[in-house]
Order: sequence, then structure tokens, then C-alpha cells
Amino acid sequence: MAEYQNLFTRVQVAAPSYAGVPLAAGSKKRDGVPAHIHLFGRLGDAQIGPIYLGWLGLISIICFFAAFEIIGLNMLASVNWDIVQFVRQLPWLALEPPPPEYGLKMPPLNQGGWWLMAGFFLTASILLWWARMYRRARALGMGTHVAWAFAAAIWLYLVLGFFRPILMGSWGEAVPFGIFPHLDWTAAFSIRYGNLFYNPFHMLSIAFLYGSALLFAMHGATILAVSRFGGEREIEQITDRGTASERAALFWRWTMGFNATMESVHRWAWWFAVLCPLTGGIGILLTGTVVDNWFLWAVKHGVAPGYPAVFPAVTDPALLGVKP
Ligand code: 07D
Ligand code: 07D
Repeated sequence: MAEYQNLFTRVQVAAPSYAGVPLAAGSKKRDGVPAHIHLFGRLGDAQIGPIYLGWLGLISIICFFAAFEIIGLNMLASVNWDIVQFVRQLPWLALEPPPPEYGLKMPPLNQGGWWLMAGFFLTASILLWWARMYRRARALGMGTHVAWAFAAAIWLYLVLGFFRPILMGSWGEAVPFGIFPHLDWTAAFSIRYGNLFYNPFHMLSIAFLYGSALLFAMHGATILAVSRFGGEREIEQITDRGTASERAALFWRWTMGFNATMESVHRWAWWFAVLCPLTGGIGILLTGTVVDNWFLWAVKHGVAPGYPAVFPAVTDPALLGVKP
């Protein structure tokens, strides 16, 4: 049987460079002379470039570097401009948001002012990149599904660093820049609000996160399993007797009774991925604004058991009304 030579075999098709379909009038030209790199061809397409940069892309990259520089130089300053210590301690270094007493006011530069500025540039960069994705999809006559999926991640990012701090009245509520420092923030946030595990939106977000991994594994595995019948070559993806599509569908129908279709499996994947940060963002937005302690919230709503009534009345310290 003639097996299709896919990316896990040693055969690579070498084709002349192709610049892509002509662009509409008024577009910028694509930059770069295309190159063919064998190693890249093992992972995806061997042709690198040309790339469409455009104004949105260019300004986005400049903003990203402004944020990156501000964060990096502040971290370098925090180790007295010692390059060796900077490299050794990088994962632990941070650029922290302003202390709570500044509220939403502009703090001095070394008291969170730099953090605000880095946040501004990073956000500008992310939003411009979003607009670039949207415009490039439109220019190719595509749907804008990728841009809207990215928007779901941006929603969580904005909740964490912009919307929730504004609702709480302080930039100090936001996440610091830094590899381990942002994990410390995450752990501290959970403890401060009575264990995020009891936040039903954190539960939903986790279900969609795990679900995304499962769906991705099932879909990736199914297509690879039928690639010997050309399953990954879209031109034949119609359900006909004996095709890769029919086998892929039948495999799941026989295994679990139900099968997605070639189209619907991508909708499943899109929604699971999008709902992970979408529900997560709702959960974070409610924390500290509507709900102050998720464990007590869970006890109140019968999600978690209360303290057992065996011993003399025990009061949860969090109920004593002592504000931290
Ligand atoms: C694989 C696509 C490529 C993306 C990569 C990330 C940067 C940051 C910054 C040097 C899957 C590029 C990273 C540009 C460089 C400096 C200062 C995506 C892939 C490779 N986190 N987080 C990481 C971000 C939050 C949490 C890693 C960003 C919340 C936990 C990386 C944000 C909370 C763990 C990272 C963000 C949270 C991580 C790997 C923004 C709750 C880990 C990410 C903008 C959601 C893991 C040391 C990855 C780790 C990790 C980046 C937000 C929790 C540094 C950019 C505040 C528990 N996070 N994170 O592979 O190893 O993503 O940390 O909101 O365990 Mg995080
Ligand atoms: C961060 C979206 C923003 C990213 C953007 C990308 C760049 C990179 C790169 C040039 C990820 C910008 C990109 C700048 C440029 C280059 C290379 C998406 C982001 C726009 N939790 N938890 C979640 C689990 C606990 C906590 C979500 C599991 C503890 C907090 C997820 C466990 C405590 C928050 C999840 C667990 C805690 C979360 C994130 C287990 C800590 C959040 C979903 C098994 C002790 C976030 C509602 C996501 C959230 C979140 C999983 C435990 C704290 C499902 C599996 C109890 C504070 N947790 N968590 O998509 O939404 O993130 O919560 O224990 O804020 Mg959690």
C-alpha cells in the first residue's frame, strides 16, 4: 500500500518558494526573501517568510520591546546592575505593582510607576497584535475565529491586571511581572480569598483546561491514526465509504457510541479552549468584589461541609469580621 509520507517520515517535499495570494490594493508588501530550512520542514512548512509586517505589527513589536526593556532594566537595577546576578536570579526577580496606598493614582516611578508603564506598553502591544490578527484574517477572506479565541485570553489578562484592580480601587491588586513572583501572587490570591478551588468558575475553567487537553489528544491522535489513508489531506475529508474520515468517525462511534464530525470536532476544540479563560476571567472578576471567601461561600451554599456539630461551637476565624 502506498503510504502517505507525513511529517514523521524522512521524506520531505521540496518546492519552489511561494509568496502567497496577491494582496488587496493598499496593503503593504510582504517582507523578506523566503528561505527553505530542512529542520523547520520536519515540524511544519520548510518555507520561512515572507512575512507581512504592516503598521499594526510594527507598532505592536515596538510596544512589546518597550515593555520588555522596562521590565528587564528594572530587574537589572534590582540586582545593582550586576549582569551575573541578573542571570542567576532572573526567575525570582520582579517588577512589582504599586503598594496599595497609591490606589489608582500615578505612583512615583520606583514605587510602581515603571510597572504601570510596562503594563501600558504590554497591553498596547497585545491589543495591536489582536487587531493585526483580525485584519490579516480578513485580508485572506477567512473567518476571524483565531482573533476571537485570542480575545478570550486577552479577557483573562485584562481582568487580572486591569478590570479587577479598577473595581478594587488599587493597582496594587494586579499581578507583578516576573516568573516565580507571578506564581507567588497566584498562590497568595487563592489563600487571601479562602481557597480558589471553591470558586465554581475556577472549577469550570479547570474543566475546560483539562477538556482542551483531552480533546486535543483525541483529535491529534485520530487524525494521525488515519493519516495512512490521507486523513490529514483536507481534499479527501468527505465521509464516503472507506475514507479516512469515515474510519475516524466509526472508530469513535464503535468505541463510545458517539462521534464528532470533521467540522464539529473543531467547534468542540474552539469552545473548550475559549471557555477556559472566559469562565476563569469571570471567576477572578467576582473575587474580592462580590465574594470575599470562597470556602465560606461554598459552606453557605452547601458545596463544602460546615464544621461538624460534635464539639462545642467552633467559629471559623474568617467569620469573626477581623479584616486583614
Ligand atoms: C506554551 C505558548 C508560548 C508562550 C510562552 C510564555 C513570557 C513571559 C517574562 C522574563 C502556555 C511566554 C512568556 C513572554 C516572560 C519575563 C519577565 C503557552 C505556550 C512560552 N503567565 N503561570 C507560566 C504568563 C498568569 C501560572 C510560564 C503570561 C496568571 C502558573 C510563563 C501571563 C496566573 C504557571 C507564563 C501569565 C498564572 C505559570 C509558562 C499573562 C493564573 C506555571 C506559560 C500575560 C492564570 C508556569 C514559572 C506557558 C511556569 C507558568 C507566562 C499569567 C499562573 C512564564 C505571559 C497571573 C501556575 N506563565 N499565570 O507555557 O512554569 O503557557 O511558571 O497574563 O507553572 Mg503564568
Ligand atoms: C494567562 C491568559 C492571558 C495571556 C495572554 C497572552 C504574551 C506572550 C510571547 C513574544 C492561561 C499574552 C502573551 C505577553 C508574548 C512571546 C513569546 C491564560 C492566560 C493574553 N489551578 N488559579 C486558573 C488550576 C490553584 C489561581 C486557570 C489547576 C490553587 C488563580 C486554570 C489547579 C491556587 C488563577 C487553572 C489549580 C490557584 C487561577 C487559568 C490544580 C494557587 C487565575 C486558565 C490541579 C495555589 C486563573 C479563575 C488559563 C483563573 C487560574 C488551573 C490550583 C490560583 C484553569 C489545574 C488552588 C489566582 N487555574 N489555582 O487559561 O482564571 O490561563 O482562575 O491544583 O487567575 Mg488555578
